[in-house]
Amino acid sequence: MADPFYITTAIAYPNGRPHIGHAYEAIATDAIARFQRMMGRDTFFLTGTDEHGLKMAQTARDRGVETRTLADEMSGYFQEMDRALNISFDRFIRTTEADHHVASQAIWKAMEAKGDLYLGRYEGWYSVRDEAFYDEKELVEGEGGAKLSPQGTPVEWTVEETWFFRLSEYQQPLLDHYARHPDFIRPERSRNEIVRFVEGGLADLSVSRTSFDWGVKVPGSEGHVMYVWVDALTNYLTGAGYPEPGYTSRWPADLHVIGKDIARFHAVYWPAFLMSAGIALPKTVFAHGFVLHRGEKMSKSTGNVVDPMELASRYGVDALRYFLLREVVFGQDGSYSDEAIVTRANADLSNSFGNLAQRVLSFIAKNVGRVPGAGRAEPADAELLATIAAATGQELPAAFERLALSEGCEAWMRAVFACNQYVDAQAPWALRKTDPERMEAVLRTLLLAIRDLAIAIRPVIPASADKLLDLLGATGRAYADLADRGWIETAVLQPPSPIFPRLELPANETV
Ligand code: ME8
Repeated sequence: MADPFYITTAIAYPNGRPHIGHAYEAIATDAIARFQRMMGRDTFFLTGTDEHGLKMAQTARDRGVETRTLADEMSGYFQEMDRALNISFDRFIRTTEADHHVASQAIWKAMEAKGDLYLGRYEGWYSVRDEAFYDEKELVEGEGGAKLSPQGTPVEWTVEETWFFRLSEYQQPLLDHYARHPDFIRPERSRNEIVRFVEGGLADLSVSRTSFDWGVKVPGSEGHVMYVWVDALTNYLTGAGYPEPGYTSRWPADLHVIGKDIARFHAVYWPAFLMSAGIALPKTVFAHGFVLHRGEKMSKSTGNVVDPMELASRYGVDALRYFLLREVVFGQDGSYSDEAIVTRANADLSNSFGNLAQRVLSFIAKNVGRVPGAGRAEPADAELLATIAAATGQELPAAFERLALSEGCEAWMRAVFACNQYVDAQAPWALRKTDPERMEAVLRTLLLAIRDLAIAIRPVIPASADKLLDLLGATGRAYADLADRGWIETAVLQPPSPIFPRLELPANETV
């Protein structure tokens, strides 16, 4: 059996339509999942929607619809977005599904059996927007002296009977785990934040609610539903098949990809729940940054909330995917705008890689009409192929393995530049009359190089890379295939057609 790799996104609240942040997380996780599959790992990719909790119940009430109706409609938009963006998930989980309720109740019972759950009374500050409780000392002051959560959202004083989880017992075990597993929380900034937070001491956590019933029922405790984060985090176990004994063939997860705002839930609460239930901990929680619009946070009030599907249909799915992965350093905040997408996609995809492929393929179609023969080799050919092999077989995979996605794209782009320099230096169009044998060697070298460049970048721009590989008649699509140049012996070239159209800004876009 191939080495398993289990990767997840956060599950989104379907209380509204997906935004660019959701698209970014899905795309980045998808690129990693595709990369691991292409490295030969038996990959399982889980994504979905987080449908319980007060926020969902309140949004539905405000809109005058049943909560389930809201969840069904909005979850549908997330699934539609994933399909449109070519997200290769293996399961789209909805927390309203029956097997997820079973898993959530099973982990609850395991935590209860450990003695970590007790009934008490909760009085505290709750933010519906964040679905989180805060200590008085964490609150900040908003306009007119209003109390706000550290994320700037309104909080309400809440009093109710509740089950508590003995989070306080897990301070030392968590700190020990962080110390022994430096890769448990990445990047470094999130890790430091979490360690500081846990060192500051942990209060027991309220893990059930009685004021509403939209959630997973607490086993054996009439009137209580689980705090939405208990059930939400458990989705990762449901996806592995927990509590069926076979779940350990997938679990523990290799990588939870999440946004930096929810690092605490994933790096403090989640490992504590798992330790309590006697379940292995995920290997890595990676907190990516926020995608901002022209450097500003999206908000409905400033009207800069952009529908990612709109961007994808305007510029193309792969242009959007490439832009986000190349331009936003994974783990840091990044910014996007229409100009930035157009500029980056044109520079790298249309003018550099696309132009290279188009130039070479149409020149061959016009002047050779078949796969060029071996011709007369010169040292420059082997040099170029060595540069390409290093970038596609070593630099890009090593960067992707470290989750340095933009660095991987940069290494790839340098190799594309090397190819373009080679074309200019060898000038095959000039050789056509003077030295056709040499021309064939140059063109054949370029076909070999372009095919390797297309394979290497597949995780980022899967549809375009595959289209190009089809034009080349190249069947191998995995990193292991890079080592084999024999494909060219039997390849049949297809009539060339441009793959990366030059993008233009919409007419009404201000620069
Ligand atoms: O937090 N840029 O759901 P959510 C990048 N249901 N990422 C962003 C972003 C932005 N502008 N805005 C949000 C939840 N995100 C919970 C998760 S997991 C068991 C439960 C990210 O719909 C955010 O950080 O508010 C999170 O990882 C994901 O989008 C879903 O956010």
